[in-house]
Amino acid sequence: MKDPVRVAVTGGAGQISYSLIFRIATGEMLGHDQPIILQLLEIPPAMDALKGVIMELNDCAFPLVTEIHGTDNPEEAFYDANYALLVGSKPRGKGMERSDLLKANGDIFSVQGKALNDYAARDVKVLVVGNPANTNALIAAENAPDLNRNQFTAMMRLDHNRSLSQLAQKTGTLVTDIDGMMVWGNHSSTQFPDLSHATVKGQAALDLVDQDWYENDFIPTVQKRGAAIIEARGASSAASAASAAIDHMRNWVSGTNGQIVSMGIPADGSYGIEPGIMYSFPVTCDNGEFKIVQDLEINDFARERMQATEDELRSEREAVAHLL
Ligand code: NAX
Repeated sequence: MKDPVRVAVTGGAGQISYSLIFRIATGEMLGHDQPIILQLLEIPPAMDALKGVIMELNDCAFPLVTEIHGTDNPEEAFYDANYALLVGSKPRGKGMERSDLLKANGDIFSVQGKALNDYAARDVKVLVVGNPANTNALIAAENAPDLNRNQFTAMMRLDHNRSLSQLAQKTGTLVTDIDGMMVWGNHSSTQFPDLSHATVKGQAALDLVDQDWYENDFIPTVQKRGAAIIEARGASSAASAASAAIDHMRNWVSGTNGQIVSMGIPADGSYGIEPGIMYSFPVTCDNGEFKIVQDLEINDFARERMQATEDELRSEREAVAHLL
C-alpha cells in the first residue's frame, strides 16, 4: 500500500464540499490505491456543521481514509498538505459590489496563501474553486513566494465540461466523441468557450453547427450557466462543481493522455496574454505538470473575446493590488 497523502479542503461544511470530500475519499481524485489524510478547514461559526460532515465521513468507513482532521486554523489545515482545494469563500451579500467581494475574499486568500507558503508540502498542488476563483488564486500565489506560481491553479473545468455537454447535445453525440474543447480567460460571464479547434468524431465542430448557434446560443449558455442553475435549483452549482474539481486535480496529477483540458493558470505570455493574471488556457498534463497547447490559430472573433476576458482579469487584479 502507498503512504497516505494529505488533502486539505477549505469550506469543508459548504455545499460543494458535501459532494467533493466524499468523492475524494472514495479515490476518484487520486486513485483507488492512494490512502488519504483529510484536513478540513472552516470558519468558527461553521465548526459544528463541519463536525457533522466528519461524523458522516466516519460513518462511510472509507477504506482509503486513514485520518480526518477538522480545524478553523489554516496553518493546521495546510500542514504538510500535498493537495489543497480552496473551496471556502465569502458569498456575495446583498448590496455588495463586485469590488467588495474581491476585497472580502482577497483577505481570505492572502492569509491562506501565506499559510500554504509556510506549512504545506513543498510540492503542494493548489486548486482554487472559491470565487472570484482566478483572482483568488493569483492572491494566494502572490502570498506564497517560496512556492512556484505553477503550483496554483483556478477552476475552469466546470466551464469546460459545460461546453462539452452543450456541444454533445447539439450534435447528438457523446462528450467522449469531442476533442479540442477549450475555454479561455476568467471564470465569469466574460469567459470564452471556443469551438474553433473542437472536433466531433474527427470533424470540425464549426462545420456541424451554424455560426448563429455558436455565437448566440452556445457561448452565452456556457457563460451564464451558473446563473441558470441558481434560477432552476434555488442554489448554486454544487455536485457539478465538485465533479469538475475532481477532474481538474485527477488530470493534473495523473495526466490527460494528450487530451486538451482548460485550466486557470499563471499567464506566461502565450497567445499574447500578459503575465500577471490567472487566465484559463488549453493545456495538456503529464508527469504532474500542465503545459499550454501552443501554436493554435487565433482568428479575429476569438482574439476579441480573449482580450475582453483578459481585460476583466486585469481590472480584478487592480482592485486587489494592495494584497499582491
Ligand atoms: P457554501 O456557501 O455552501 O460553502 C462555502 C463554505 O466556505 C461555508 O461553509 C463557509 O463557512 C466556508 N468559508 C468561508 N470563509 C472561509 C474561510 N476563510 N476558510 C474556510 N472556509 C470558509 O458555498 P459553495 O456552494 O460550496 O461554493 C463555494 C465557492 O465555490 C463559492 O465561492 C462559489 O462561488 C464557488 N464556485 C466556483 C465555481 C467555479 O467553477 N470556479 C463553480 C461553483 C461555485 O459557484
